[in-house]
Amino acid sequence: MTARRVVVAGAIVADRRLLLAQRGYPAEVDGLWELPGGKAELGESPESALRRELREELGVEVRVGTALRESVALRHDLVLVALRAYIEDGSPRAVEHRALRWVDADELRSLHAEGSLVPADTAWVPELLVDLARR
Ligand code: 523
Repeated sequence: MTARRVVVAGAIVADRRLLLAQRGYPAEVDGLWELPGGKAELGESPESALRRELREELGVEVRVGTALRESVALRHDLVLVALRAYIEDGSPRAVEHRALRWVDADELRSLHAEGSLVPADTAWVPELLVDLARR
C-alpha cells in the first residue's frame, strides 16, 4: 500500500479577512483561488511543511495553529488538510501565485457561488465563514 502524502494549506484570517491566493497552473485551476500551501515532504510534519510552503510562496513567517475539521481526499494517495496560520513576520507577496487577496465573508461567499475557488477548497467554506465571524 502506498503511504498517503499530505498537502497542507494555510487558513490565514486577520481582521475578519481571509488570505486567498490565485493559482496560475495547472490549466484546470488557472485563475481560481485557494488557501496557499503545498505537499509535505517525506518525514516532514504538516506544521513544518506549512511554515516552509508559506515562507516560499508568500515570504512570511507563520505560527501554525489548529486544523480545520474537514480534510479532502485529492487522490488515493494524497490528502489535503488546512491548518490555521498566523503571520508573525513579513507581508504576504505573490511569489508563486498570480495574485493575493484578503476577502471578507461576503466576498468568500461570492467567490464560492461563482465557482472561483479551487474545487477541493470549497469543503472549508462553512468553517472559514465561522472563523471570519470571530477573528
Ligand atoms: N491543492 C488544492 N488546494 C490547495 C492546495 C495548496 C493544493 O486542491 N489549497 C492541490 C493541488 C494539487 C496538490 O494539492 O493537486 C498539490 O498542490 P500544489 O501544486 O500547490 O503543491 P506543490 O507546489 O507542493 O506541488 P508540486 O508542484 O506538484 O510539487
